[in-house]
Amino acid sequence: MKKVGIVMGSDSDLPVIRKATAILDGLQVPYEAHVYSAHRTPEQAREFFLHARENGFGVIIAAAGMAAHLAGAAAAATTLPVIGIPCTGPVFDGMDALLSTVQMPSGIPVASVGVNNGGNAALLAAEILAVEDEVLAVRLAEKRAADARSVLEKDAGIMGRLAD
Ligand code: RP5
Repeated sequence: MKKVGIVMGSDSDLPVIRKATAILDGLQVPYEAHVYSAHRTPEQAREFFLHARENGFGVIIAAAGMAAHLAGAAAAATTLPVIGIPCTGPVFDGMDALLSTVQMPSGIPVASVGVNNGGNAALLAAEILAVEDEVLAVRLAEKRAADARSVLEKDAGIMGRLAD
């Protein structure tokens, strides 16, 4: 199976990345994570993205906050699919990173998930890899069914919780 390349702009983004790696671990999807910044270490970031395909990656997840150019910088350097995770910063509640990630100019796409939504980034990455991997597709379907069961269990108990 191809690997997911995970890049975060700072180790302060780690709580968001942990949500992604928890999902990937559960689905037994291999990944490799790095801290590379589009601003602070642009050469190292670009080098990683330029060689990602030949190094066995099938999809990139790029998480960054504030003026979040990391996902765009990744997409500029590879034709692998790039999933951006906008992360909250000290001001604007992540709106700055959301717009920086999602508003890519035509020709260089980034698939942005919601602010801090590392879990959805991981699921989308797995779904991309599962296009060519039946075993992973089954694991994804099983996870979705398990998640649905958990919601139905909450439904079954909600009247009792309201009565507490
Ligand atoms: C971005 O700036 C990082 O992705 C992080 O979300 C934000 C702040 O970085 P630190 O100052 O916490 O290192 O590049």
